[in-house]
Amino acid sequence: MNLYSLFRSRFPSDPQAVFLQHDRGRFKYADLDRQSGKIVSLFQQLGLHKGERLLVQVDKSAEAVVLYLACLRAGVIFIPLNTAYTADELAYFIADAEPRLIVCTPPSLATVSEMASKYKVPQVLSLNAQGGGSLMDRLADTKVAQGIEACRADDIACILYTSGTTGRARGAMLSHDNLASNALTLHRCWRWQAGDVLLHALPIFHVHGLFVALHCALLNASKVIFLPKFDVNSIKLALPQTTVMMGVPTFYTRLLADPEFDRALCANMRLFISGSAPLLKETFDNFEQRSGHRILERYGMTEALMISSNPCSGERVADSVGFSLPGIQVRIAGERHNEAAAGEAGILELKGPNVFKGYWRMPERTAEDFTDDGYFISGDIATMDAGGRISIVGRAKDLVISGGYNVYPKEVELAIDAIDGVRESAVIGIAHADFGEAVTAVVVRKSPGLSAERIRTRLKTTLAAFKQPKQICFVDALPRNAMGKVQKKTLREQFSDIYTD
Ligand code: MCA
Ligand code: AMP
Repeated sequence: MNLYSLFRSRFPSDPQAVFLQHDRGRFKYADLDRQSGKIVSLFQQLGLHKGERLLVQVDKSAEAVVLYLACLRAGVIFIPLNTAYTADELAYFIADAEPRLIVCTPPSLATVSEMASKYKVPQVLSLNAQGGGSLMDRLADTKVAQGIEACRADDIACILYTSGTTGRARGAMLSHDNLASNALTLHRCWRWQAGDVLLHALPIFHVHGLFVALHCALLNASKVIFLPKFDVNSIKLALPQTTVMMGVPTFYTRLLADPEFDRALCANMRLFISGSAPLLKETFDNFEQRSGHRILERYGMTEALMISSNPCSGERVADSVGFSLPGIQVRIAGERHNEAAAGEAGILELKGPNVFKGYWRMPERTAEDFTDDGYFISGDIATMDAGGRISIVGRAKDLVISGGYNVYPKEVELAIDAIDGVRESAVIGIAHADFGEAVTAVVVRKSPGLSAERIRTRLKTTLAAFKQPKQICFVDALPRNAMGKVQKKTLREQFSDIYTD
């Protein structure tokens, strides 16, 4: 049941076939098996055992992917973190996850080592985007382990942190079987075929880039054109050599903003997939007109991986995330937890082999997110028509999705409220042409001298850049209802056009 065994069973018959083509060269399937075997040996030397945790905050590289696969192979729990997280944010994850090994970037080694000794983490190694660092140095004279640790389906493979509405991040535990079942389903539903080449420009610390994209390619023994990040010019160069691309809606709006993006560039493409945030109908239509491709939109979340998808060969419809994937039961809960009628909006709930094993060391929090009959409550508001087609129409959770990254307003509000001179704040998402939604802060000051600049400077050390408000607006008071609750809808209306003016 080890996910790595599944991948290995699908490796190409020619071990010299390329797995990752990256900016420094080619990484073959044989290299992947060998290098991951070396890392497994290193784990043994370091006393890092099955079920123990490895926390990783490194730039995107082929070696970082191999580190992930080595964890699967050894049964070590892999915990990837966004490289944008500040030292303050990192400290929380270290304290919560209690890893036995941290792998960080070389420039952050000194700071991370200090934190590691504070939280009693025995080992810290480094890895840079060029595949160098103390982790790789240690592999030089390490032997290659051949085996794969035996795992049960329920054994935890990864913990992915997702912020919560309380402002406190929680670790979603995903098992080998969660990942394997979802990957097999996607591979089948998206009709991966011989010769498919994946264009990969997503970060590899989230479900989308790490699992959805890479797992499909691995199951298909495909080549991956592995870009360090999304950049329109690199995508334009790579498109003619690839057949499948996955991205967040910002990828597609940025491509459309380039006058050179056209049908000819996409002539070799089979499939464009979008997810992580709502894809506007306007983007879907413009993309079809410019490229000749109807983007396949799918829907998922960290706790449940991929939940629904538009069909590969049937009709792909704008403003819809398609049908629940095979083996996954989706229902729309109406106001009194009854099942909503066809077309009626309610909270999307689901059950299936994709649903995670709970939040790390938060059993009460986990229980709150499940119904009595075992359905996971997504927090997304959706409709389902009589034919089972799903549309996401809103969110019951207070969440902003900016360029595919989730930002929980509570976390940003807590950081702003802690600044001297702030009375209170409300953080909202406002429509933004590039990021879909932009994090926007509405602040009530105690001292009129407090400037937006000062708030910005303070937030730089506490919050990752993508969480920082793109605009800070001052008001005399926040609108509240009779119960005293801040009326975010009113604020969203009031500031709806600040990014379009
Ligand atoms: C970067 N910045 C952002 C974002 N990304 N600000 C808000 N939202 C963002 N998403 C900051 C940068 O730090 C920088 O700040 C400034 O904005 C401009 O950066 P820019 O160069 O334009 O950004 P970029 O480096 O080109 O990145 C934009 C991006 C990237 C390509 C859209 O954010 C991205 O790759 N997003 C994908 C996220 C993703 O993989 N989500 C999947 C989650 P400063 O100027 O201060 O330096 S998994 C998930 O949600 C579920 C499971 C699912 O369904 O998939
Ligand atoms: P995360 O917590 O990062 O896994 O983000 C999951 C959330 O992203 C979901 O609960 C949705 O709110 C949102 N999401 C993902 N895919 C889509 C989509 N295709 N359309 C609308 N929202 C989406």
